[in-house]
Amino acid sequence: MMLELIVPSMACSACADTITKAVTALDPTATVEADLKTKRVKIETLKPAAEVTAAIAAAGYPVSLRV
Ligand SMILES: [Cu+2]
Repeated sequence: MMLELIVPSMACSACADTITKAVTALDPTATVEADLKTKRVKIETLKPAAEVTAAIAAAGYPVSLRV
């Protein structure tokens, strides 16, 4: 399943790394594509969206919107 999220507090590549690690800790097969300019994060994962957004929020980056 492809998720597209908006993470407003993602400011630099270190943030993107943290988010990527949070997602891959939940689902090692996930692919994460973060766009710092638009604050969008595209995630291809088999995990439910609620689990993925919870993992990102737990890493310190609240998800404002699921597109
Ligand atoms: Cu950062």
